[in-house]
Amino acid sequence: MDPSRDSRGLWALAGLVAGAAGLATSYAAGLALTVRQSPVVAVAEWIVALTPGPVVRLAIRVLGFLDKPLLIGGILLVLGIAFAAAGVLARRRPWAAVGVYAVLALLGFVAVVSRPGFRSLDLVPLLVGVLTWLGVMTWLTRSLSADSAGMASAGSGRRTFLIRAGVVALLAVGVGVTGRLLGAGRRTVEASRRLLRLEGVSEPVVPDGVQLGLQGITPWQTPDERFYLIHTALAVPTIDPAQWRLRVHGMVERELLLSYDDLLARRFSEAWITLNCVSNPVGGELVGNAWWSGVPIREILEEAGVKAGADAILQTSEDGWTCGTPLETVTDPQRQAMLAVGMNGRALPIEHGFPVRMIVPGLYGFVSATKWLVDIEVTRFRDFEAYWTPRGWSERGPVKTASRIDVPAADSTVPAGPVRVGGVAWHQHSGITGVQVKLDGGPWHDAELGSVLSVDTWVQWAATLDVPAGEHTLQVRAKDGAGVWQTPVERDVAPDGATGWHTIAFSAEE
Ligand SMILES: Nc1nc2c(c(=O)[nH]1)N[C@H]1C(S)=C(S)[C@@H](COP(=O)(O)O)O[C@H]1N2
Ligand SMILES: [Mo]
Repeated sequence: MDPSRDSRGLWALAGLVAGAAGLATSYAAGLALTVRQSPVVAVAEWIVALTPGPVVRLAIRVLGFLDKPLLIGGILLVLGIAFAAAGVLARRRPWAAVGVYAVLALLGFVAVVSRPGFRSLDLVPLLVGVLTWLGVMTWLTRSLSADSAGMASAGSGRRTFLIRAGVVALLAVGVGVTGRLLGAGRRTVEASRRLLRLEGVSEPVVPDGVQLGLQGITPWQTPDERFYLIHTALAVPTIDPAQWRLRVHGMVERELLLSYDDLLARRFSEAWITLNCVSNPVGGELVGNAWWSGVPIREILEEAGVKAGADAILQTSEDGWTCGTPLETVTDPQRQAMLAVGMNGRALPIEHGFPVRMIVPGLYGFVSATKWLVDIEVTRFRDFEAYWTPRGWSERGPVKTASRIDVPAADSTVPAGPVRVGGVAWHQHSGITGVQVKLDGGPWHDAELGSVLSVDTWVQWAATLDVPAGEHTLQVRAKDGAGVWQTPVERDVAPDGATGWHTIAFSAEE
């Protein structure tokens, strides 16, 4: 047998095994991170999107429901050939092999980035895959190079190689299967979530008058899929509601251990509540308004019997995140603090804390809105530090008055003349009593407000301004429930929330 041909086969095998390992880790990373599309699926969808309609219809007619498996199979086949080719190239020209991979990675990158709803997290599986390939390829071919360089006694490098290739192949299968199991877990929880019919959770009805009907303004009710997401967890916890328990302990007379059914059997309270993130910059999007349904925390704590001297509840989520909330805000009968099980009329979405999260009107999310809640300890602020406190954020976080311009969009161009401007303003648990706008540093103009439903929700505002042609700046400020105008002082989001007036530039044309 020609030894060089033989070794070419081994290099091709190295390429194939390394490529398969990269596919396995990227697949598992995608499922673990609950990224919707792995790079391979993204490429498949991209091909479908780029294929002319008649061809797609023909393919579906000819192939029926086999079209997707065949497409994925075809992509995997092309990948397999490319992986093997990269392996053979690596023997003499390692950089050419890296080049093959760079091209594949670039294709995957473009496909992932161009999918609708792309988030930067979606690129992690691709990165994991490429790094795996690089690492495995280097490791596997080291033994082959040793052979061809005559450094090892003939055949020993080859044996090492075959053992390594076998180990990697087994690991790749293991990683792939683990990824599948993780993904299956999520699908099961998602299925049980969808099947839940929660009795205390009613359909939201957007109240009359809260919407001003201005084109481009943020809708008063934020739909689930537009509600911002903030969490430290890379893989979102997927909790089977039947397994879920909430432990209430610490400075209490009686410890409680509550199941999901225990909560569902209780009296529910429901409310429109606006939630925002302390990291929201002036004019930012990390704020939303939803219809929340759940059990009043006050009633749970009454049942547990809070001991004198406690001033906080420390919450822990299933993924180990912690959060401290002042006791007075969750026991106050005037404030609808709840263990929420419903959002916008349905069970909480998994990303928003399924099966149970906290919602406390008037506090930033980082000090109140624990998702995937599993533990409440009644305690004292001086006895603990929650997740964000040692990381430079404040211990407590009452929200600050804020207002935002949605229309016109920043840096857009509008026709000169009377221009409708508008946006939203919020100061939960104090309320908004006025909004004013200022054009080009001139006088403040009163804006109209949508009807103010409660002190816990944001309001829409709008105004009509006479705008001549040219470049302009527009500013907004809101007045809170105590009659205090929002401060112009600009402060950063850390440690306890940004302040300042939202200011945008736009231009008007004749
Ligand atoms: N378990 C857990 N809960 C969490 C967080 C987190 O990192 N982990 N982030 C908090 C922060 S900072 C905010 S602003 C809100 C955001 O809630 P949302 O993602 O449903 O909008 O969740 C809070 N609850
Ligand atoms: Mo946040």
